[in-house]
Amino acid sequence: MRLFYAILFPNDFKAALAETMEMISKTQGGLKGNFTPADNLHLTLAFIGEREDITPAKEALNAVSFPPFELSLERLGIFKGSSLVYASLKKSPQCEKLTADIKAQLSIRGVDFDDKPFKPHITLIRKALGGLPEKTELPRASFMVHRVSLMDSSRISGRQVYRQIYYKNDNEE
Ligand code: 2AM
Repeated sequence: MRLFYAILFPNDFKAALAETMEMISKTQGGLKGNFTPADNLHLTLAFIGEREDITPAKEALNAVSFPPFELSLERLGIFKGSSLVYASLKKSPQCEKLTADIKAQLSIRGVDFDDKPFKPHITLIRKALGGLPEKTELPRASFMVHRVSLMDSSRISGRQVYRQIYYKNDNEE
């Protein structure tokens, strides 16, 4: 399985992002690319990749605990030298701590993961062609995080499918 940890979003938060993507695609001279389907929108905390035995990844999640915390949209961006349009999130020390704790628990168990610095972002458009229309702003949207999910990513009939295979709720020991 291709494993990663993510925060999944409530429907109204996904809808706010989907509206922004629709606006970008409809604006004259708008940007073309592979738009993320609303149901696939998520925030990746840590990426493990291909692994057969999922037990250590579940154990790592069992070993962390976190209080509920808020995530809020910040702004649109394009990673330098790439064609990926993302929505950034306002700085959240709790989210950073949760991510660091998960990575520490993976290291303890000898599970390799992508150790690039954590840049919290929500991928909206891949292979984007053309600039963002001027004045593209993100709506104000936020939600309380109560769960972190262990996900499996696969391609089914040419579509990216993300499946929650395990989770940990806030304040659970
Ligand atoms: P991305 O959206 O910026 O590509 C599943 O692939 C999720 O894991 C995606 O959200 C992806 O981020 C993220 N991810 C993080 N590091 C990755 C890596 N090294 N390879 C593939 N996906 C990665």
